[in-house]
Amino acid sequence: MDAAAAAQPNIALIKYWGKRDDALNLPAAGSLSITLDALHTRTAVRFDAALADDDVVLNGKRDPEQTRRIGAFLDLFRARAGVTTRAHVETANDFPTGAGLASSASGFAALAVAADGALGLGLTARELSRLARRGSGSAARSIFGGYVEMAAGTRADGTDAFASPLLDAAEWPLGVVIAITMRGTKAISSRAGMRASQLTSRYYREWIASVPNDLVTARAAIAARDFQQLADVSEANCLAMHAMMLAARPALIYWNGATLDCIQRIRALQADGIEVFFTIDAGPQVKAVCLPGATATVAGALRAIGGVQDVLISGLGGGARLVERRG
Ligand code: 2P0
Repeated sequence: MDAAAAAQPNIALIKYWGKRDDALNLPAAGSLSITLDALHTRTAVRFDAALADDDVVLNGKRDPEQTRRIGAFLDLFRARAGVTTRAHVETANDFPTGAGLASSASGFAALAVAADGALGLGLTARELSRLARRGSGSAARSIFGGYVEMAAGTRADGTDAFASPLLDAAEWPLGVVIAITMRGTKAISSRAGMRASQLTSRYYREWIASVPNDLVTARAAIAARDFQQLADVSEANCLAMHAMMLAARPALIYWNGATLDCIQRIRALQADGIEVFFTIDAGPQVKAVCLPGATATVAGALRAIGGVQDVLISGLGGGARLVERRG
């Protein structure tokens, strides 16, 4: 009844932004991501009959909203196991939480694997991906390592909305340089931002309709290890998502000045023949994806920008996994 798991965040190259069902957390379109290796969430779960309520400690602190969200997620596993036992959850990230670095992706992926281990359910990776999706859509992708595609699915019950691995990290190693341009948690949660986009952006439908084509292009680029093709489709998809967000009322502006400075610096590196591209999520941090040999040059260039507070360097890594199990 006691297990610990580890997982890493993933960075979407073809973005998930919009839902077809809120209750089951079903995405309106597919998405495609790379799982990182240098940032980690570690989560321990212990089911204990003596507990009256779930007890959740996130980065050393107890927070009622996080406890409610994690408790509701654990209910899915309790229902599968046919138990009502409450749990003690201890989870920590070795990177900034809630700042556009996908802590909910690694968080719910690690929690799914730990809960499965603690209850001895023996779920498949696909089942874990479906369940992780209920916690956070992007978490479905962090169950797997390397290059991962999330299917939107069409069924109302969500059984066809899960992620699948496309290629292992070692089959096409890339570097990821993350420029932190703001510390602290983001102003608008992904959930609220998606809802606002769907309800108010004049470009939302066009955005959702454009994703399947981008997925075809990205999948082909990955299969062919075609960096330029992956760069072009990833930047275009990211900018289309932000254009749609900018058209929401009120506008969703996730960037700051340093975000744009990073984009322009990456453009200059590209003009110098460096193989690098940018992607930006629901926050002001810039993720530069490059060939491994270019990582030091890219990191140096981004670090030199005023407004860039820190630079994190990562490669691509594996999926969520059990690291300990007892009882
Ligand atoms: C993604 N992002 O594909 C997208 C692209 C940011 C932009 O934050 O509501 O936190 O929990 O399912 O998984 C994904 O949003 O949203 C996200 P919920 P989630 O990585």
